[in-house]
Amino acid sequence: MASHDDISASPTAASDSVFAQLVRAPEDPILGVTVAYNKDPSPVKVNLGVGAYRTEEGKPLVLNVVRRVEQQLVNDVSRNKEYIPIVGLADFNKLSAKLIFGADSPAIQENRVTTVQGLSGTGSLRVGGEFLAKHYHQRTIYLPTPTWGNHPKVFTLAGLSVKTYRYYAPATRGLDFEGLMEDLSSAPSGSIVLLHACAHNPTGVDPTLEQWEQIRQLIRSKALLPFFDSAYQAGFASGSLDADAQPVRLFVADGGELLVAQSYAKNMGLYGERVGALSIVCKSADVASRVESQLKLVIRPMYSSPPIHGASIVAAILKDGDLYNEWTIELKAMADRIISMRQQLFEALLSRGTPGDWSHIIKQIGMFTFTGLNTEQVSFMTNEYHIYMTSDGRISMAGLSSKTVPHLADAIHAAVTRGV
Ligand code: KET
Repeated sequence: MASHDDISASPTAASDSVFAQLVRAPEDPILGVTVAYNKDPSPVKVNLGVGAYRTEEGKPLVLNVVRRVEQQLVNDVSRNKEYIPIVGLADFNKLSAKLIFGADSPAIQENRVTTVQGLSGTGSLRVGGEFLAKHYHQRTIYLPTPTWGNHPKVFTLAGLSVKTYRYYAPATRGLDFEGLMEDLSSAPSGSIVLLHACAHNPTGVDPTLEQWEQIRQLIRSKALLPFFDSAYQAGFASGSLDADAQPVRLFVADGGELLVAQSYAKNMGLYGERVGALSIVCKSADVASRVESQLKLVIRPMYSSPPIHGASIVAAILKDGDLYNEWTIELKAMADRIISMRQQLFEALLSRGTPGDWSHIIKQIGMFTFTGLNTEQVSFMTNEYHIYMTSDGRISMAGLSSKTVPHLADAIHAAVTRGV
């Protein structure tokens, strides 16, 4: 038996660690941009990496309607901090389904939808992915090329196998509709297809409604299972929440099954509150309730039950006509500012005579512009101009302001004309 004196002190040298062999992981391609930005002491630095809204002053925005509701929640002493159900707040779930499917959705009226609260968009995608990996007969999910960088990781770790379909045509800076249709046509029957509900990230290119209808017909004829990622239902492009939800509603209207992950990060500015929802539309109320029972088994060992605060804010806003209207007005203001940034950046490049066609800046929609700048040009802009953006050339228009547009235009101009 060893005495206490024989017990050596805890290891100090790194080589003694049980984790000594661990290699350092790279930063996340999107969130790592913020890490690098935070380390840069330059006063002219601009963060156009992460898709997060900033004011004209470059500050994060908390919506007024959110502030007001939070005050009400804090002042309400009847509220407590009990665990909420595994599936989240019932009100929040109902109202989230209404927001995406429409108030008069037959699927909701027929109780064919199950909605569970999720940890923002990411957590909702992950729960949906794990549910499918466990209970669906096909384990392959098709993602558009390109797509949000986290999609392949989320679905692979959920237990699905990831394949891709063509989406973006760099030559036209538009949709590769033929490629998309061809690839989905040759996907094995039953495959899962991830679709960006609106404002595709990172390209800012969406199918037209006519194209959506053709995609729907193909998906249904091949019995593919649509999984919508609705991270940007904000009216950023169309100015209307309902218009942004049209593609999803087209698929619900045919009576077929689908999944939707919603996020309130962007449209209510609740990024750090981690509030979102996963809805699964089923063929019957009976199936929907069995699906829900299994979703609980996915969620419980993962994080047990979701947080209460963010979902309470959302529910209060969606429930009350006045608050809802106030929200849509603030949404519109965010959308208008982003659109005006597009116009200003486009004009700034025109006035500098920057070589190339930059009209995609005003044609693309949503939070991002997919500039077409290459990795090398991006690192030049970061090193020389302290402009932080993802290496695929995506810039978050929501992070720009009238003050920073000229600096960005100078940087793009220099990157494009360098060595010419
Ligand atoms: N889907 C898409 C398409 C998406 O762009 C994001 C976030 C999410 C889901 C998840 O968001 P959540 O905060 O979990 O609700 N995109 C931005 C932030 C990030 O990468 O986390 C971005 O692309 O900058």
